Amino acid sequence: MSWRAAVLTLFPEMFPGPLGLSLAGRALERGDWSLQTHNLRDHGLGRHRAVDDTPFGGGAGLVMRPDVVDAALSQALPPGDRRAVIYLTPRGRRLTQADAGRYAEGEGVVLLCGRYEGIDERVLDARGIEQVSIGDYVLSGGEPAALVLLDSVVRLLPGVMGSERSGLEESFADGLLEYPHYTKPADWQGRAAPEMLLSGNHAAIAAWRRAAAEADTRARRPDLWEQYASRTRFSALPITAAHRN
Ligand code: 6GU
Repeated sequence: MSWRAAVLTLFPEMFPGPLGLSLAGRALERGDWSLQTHNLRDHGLGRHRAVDDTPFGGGAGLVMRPDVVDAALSQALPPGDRRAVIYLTPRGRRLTQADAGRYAEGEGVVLLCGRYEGIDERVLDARGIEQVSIGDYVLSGGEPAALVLLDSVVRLLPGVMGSERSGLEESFADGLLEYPHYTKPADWQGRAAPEMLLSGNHAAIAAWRRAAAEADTRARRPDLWEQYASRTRFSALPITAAHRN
């Protein structure tokens, strides 16, 4: 059984979208993964198929009703389905490369996309739904975030990335940004590619790339650098000192 994604959304037309093209699209056609959409509107109430209502306590916008979301989840999730259920929201914990790897190792994911101000918290609590954000900015709905999450996972599935990349030396795999890339021409508009990369000395090239990755991480992502540097400091200590406390 291949890796299975389900998406609950008011806009099923947004899927597979960009995931129907290129690497992910070819993998979808091969059956390396599957994507099923469920329209939340199908579970709406009354003549207008209402899925939302005004927030208790007042305030702007509308909130998606727990009974509607629960009915949609019951339909999308057969009993015994072991996939993670994930609500995409800027209130969630931030998605990381480690999360993508963990989701890729499972049987699939069920993604819940909200519009409006969000989803009634009670259905999220009752079903133990994970809340995940893709970054500190606000989107008008969870659908683009679901596409981002799926892209990050699908490329890690067995056979999907092919021979293109190992996945081991790219950004975040070891807590650093990736090193910068160069190709022909060796001199472009008076800008020379780093000489070391043309040397053919593989050990020296590896050392240059490591140093460049460290310098860029330090300059651009002090948060990642701090974690990386503290790990490095710690593991450099003698084992007896490292394990005291
Ligand atoms: Cl997961 N959803 C929405 N609506 N906005 C976001 C987000 C998710 N992550 C960052 N901004």
